[in-house]
Amino acid sequence: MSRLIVISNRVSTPRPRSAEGTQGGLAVALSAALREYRGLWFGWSGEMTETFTGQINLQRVDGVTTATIDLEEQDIDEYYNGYANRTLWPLFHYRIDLAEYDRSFGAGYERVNERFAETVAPLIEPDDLVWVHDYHLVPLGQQLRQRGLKNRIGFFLHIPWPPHRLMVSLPHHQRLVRSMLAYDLIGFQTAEWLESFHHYVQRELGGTVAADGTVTVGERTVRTAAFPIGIDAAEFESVMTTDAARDAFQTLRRSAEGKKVIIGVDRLDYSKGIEERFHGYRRFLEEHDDWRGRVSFLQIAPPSRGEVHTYEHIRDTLDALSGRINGAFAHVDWVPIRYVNQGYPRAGLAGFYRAADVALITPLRDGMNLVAKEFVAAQDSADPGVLILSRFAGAAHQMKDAILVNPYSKDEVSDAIVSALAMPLGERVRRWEGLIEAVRREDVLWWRRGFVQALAGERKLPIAPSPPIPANAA
Ligand code: ADQ
Repeated sequence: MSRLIVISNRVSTPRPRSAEGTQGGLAVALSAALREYRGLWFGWSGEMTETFTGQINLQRVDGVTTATIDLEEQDIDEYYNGYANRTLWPLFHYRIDLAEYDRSFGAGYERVNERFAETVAPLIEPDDLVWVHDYHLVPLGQQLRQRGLKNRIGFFLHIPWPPHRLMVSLPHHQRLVRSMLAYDLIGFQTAEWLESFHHYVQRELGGTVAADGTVTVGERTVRTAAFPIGIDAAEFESVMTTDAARDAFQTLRRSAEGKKVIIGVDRLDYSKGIEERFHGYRRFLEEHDDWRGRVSFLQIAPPSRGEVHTYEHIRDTLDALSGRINGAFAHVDWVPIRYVNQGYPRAGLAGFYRAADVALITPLRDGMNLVAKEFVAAQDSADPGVLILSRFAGAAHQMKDAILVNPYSKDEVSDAIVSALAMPLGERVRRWEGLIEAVRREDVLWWRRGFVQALAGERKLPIAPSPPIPANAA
């Protein structure tokens, strides 16, 4: 069997299997793939060095080998904080108003992709499968080909692919997309992002797209398909039986005694729609005074990407907004919003999800959104909570039994909260059963097997795309 080489911007520090509860689900899934296929995981260590040397730090923990490099300050500024998080991230989340175009970002992005290629290429053997992840490393496949690699190389994009008309606002967009033709397989989260990519290739590059997703531009042929990522549902459900999960459950229930609990859990990012969510919740409180004092909204949002100015801005906005809502509606014995800027281990989060009656997950745009799936996996089958989900999250394609909302509409969010809080047990169970079935079946193992087998040529494409989201599914 071929080895698997995973390449991503950051590499999750390997931990023994016994301590995996503290790692992200994706890290656990990729570690499992690496154990099965041997191979290694290559990327940035997260550390800074004075001068880039390409020195590789190899570690082996519980059968997983990681190889990391340190980057220079200028690399981190231009490639990571710059082109990846100030140019591509906002553009790919449809926020061209926030996208910054700076020549130095583009140059830094190319330089770091070259540095990645230069350093990892000698570690790759002729039969290895190479799996490149995400928007930080779009041109890496081409860089590897230029160094003579003939291996099968696949790319998976974790975030949305923007519509053609937005994509063309990126300077040198053709160059970036043409570089992707060096891959053998390109995976997207949903049929929607896949179609946007096809549309771009047809309109901008004069390419053709076959019924099986094969894209041809000139001499180059690339297979493309949707591979919706899932969670490790079995592991998440088993986490519910731990003491840590039970403690978290009880802490939240006790603190909201006699009240319904609404929960939101997100990385603090403008794409997650937290500001719009707060406005929707405010509308709900304004229009439904009978619910005041009887509901508690817990929003957990640990800060991310603090070096990027827009993230400081969203943080200030949310601090002010939550304060204003609490100022307007709180009583001596009741606060409408508890807004917490902290991360929690998975078991703690699982307990919080279980303690909540409603999850309010309303990104303005999201490649997938794993929190929605985690919430479902954490529920009590006899008394499940209700998922309110943005129709603009990739997850909405697989989760049509959620209450789907337009996150920009305060009225829709407010109406959805009312429906969720009043939903009878029978309907909650029926919807949850529909949701959990897909969360269990299309889990993270299904996702990575689907991708790796397609890359190895052991599986036909495409995975059948989900039917479109109905216009008004609530
Ligand atoms: P993210 O934008 O990070 O991922 P998401 O899919 O929701 O978004 O994953 C977040 C992960 O972080 C979840 O596993 C969640 O449990 C964890 N998390 C969130 N808040 C936390 C907290 N307070 N404490 C601890 N953990 C927390 C990107 C894309 C998504 C895509 C994923 C995977 O933006 O669209 O689903 O990659 O492909």
